[in-house]
Amino acid sequence: MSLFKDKIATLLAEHEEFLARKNNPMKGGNGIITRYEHPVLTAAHTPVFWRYDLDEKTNPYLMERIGMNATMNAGAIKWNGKYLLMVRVEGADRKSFFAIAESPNGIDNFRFWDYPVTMPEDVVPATNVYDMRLTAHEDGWIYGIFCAERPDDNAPAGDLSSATATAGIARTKDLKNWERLPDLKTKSQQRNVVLHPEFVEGKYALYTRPQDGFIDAGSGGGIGWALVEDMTHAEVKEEVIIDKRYYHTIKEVKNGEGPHPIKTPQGWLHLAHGVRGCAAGLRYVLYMYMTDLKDPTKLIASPAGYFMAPEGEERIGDVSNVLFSNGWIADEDGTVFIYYASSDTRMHVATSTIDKLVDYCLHTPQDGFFSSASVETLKRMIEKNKKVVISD
Ligand code: M1P
Repeated sequence: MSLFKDKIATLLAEHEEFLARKNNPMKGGNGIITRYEHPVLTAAHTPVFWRYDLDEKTNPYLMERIGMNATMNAGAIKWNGKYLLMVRVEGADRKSFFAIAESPNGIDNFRFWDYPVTMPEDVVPATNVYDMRLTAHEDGWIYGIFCAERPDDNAPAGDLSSATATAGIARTKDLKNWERLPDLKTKSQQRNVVLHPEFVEGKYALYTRPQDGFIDAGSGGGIGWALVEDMTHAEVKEEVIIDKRYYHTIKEVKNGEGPHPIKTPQGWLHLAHGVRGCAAGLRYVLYMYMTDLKDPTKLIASPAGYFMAPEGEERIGDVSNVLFSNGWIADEDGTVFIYYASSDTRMHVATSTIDKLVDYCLHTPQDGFFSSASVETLKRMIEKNKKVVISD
């Protein structure tokens, strides 16, 4: 074998060993979720044949020709018995694109499909696309709603940073061939738009996140809800806020729906992200809430504080101090695979069950919005535990 072929063989063998690495559950935890030893996807998981030109004539030094920077903010779906992530892959050129990675067990052995998703651009082309939420809707289509980012035409001359966020919409039957639908029409900019899986009052229902600017949620108020007649010409005419932001909470600056909620006998189970500001910048954490089965606009449980926050190496990355989730899979046996990205850099999984997550939502104390209320909540727990210990 030539030296060049030898180098390729080594590269492929090392990559295969890395992809096949077992991912063990971490010990300890808080009784609600289990974290795992390794991220499920990193930039290094992208195929060797995406990054390297494997032809000795055109790449005699066997250099990486197309750099990959991050794998993050993935939508998720179970498909033909496999756990699929619709990953936001970010290249070294800063552009994000979608690519599917598949695992046999949802925990490890994630492998990218050979080709990234070709998203039709038969709308006003977007400079950047990211953070797709997948919804297998009861109408028979799988919808992907994502952020379509374009330069702001109203920005002053020389401002090359101002952008606009719009909800791009596409649908598929096989996750390979996508039909692009017109972008969501709304009064404000939108990111984190998610399609509810069922019709409500005979209409499509969307979770929205109205925002004043590209970054600033401003007067947006929180996570919104809107009914839409037709996904092929989706327009938000009326929007109500179903999960508000509050001063001095983990979602004071902004929040956003994660994946579409899971239907449980006790209500719709939601995962979302909340953002607050601090001297180190914005801190993104995950939180949960529940809404009524019959009236999904009615909040029925709102546990205080965060459900998951960055820990250890999760704290560090391209945008540090961020956890973000837009994908989870509820298995037939009640296991829930929560896919989350840390610091806009890599993807992880945490597992729980529907029963545990519902219990967490229904029995975690609500936010009292004052230090004094937090102290009273804590005292009630201490008193209760003292009685339990005494009566034992
Ligand atoms: O950098 C953290 C996150 O910032 C944005 O979140 P939001 O939509 O709440 O403003 C998004 O750009 C998201 O992709 C990113 O992870």
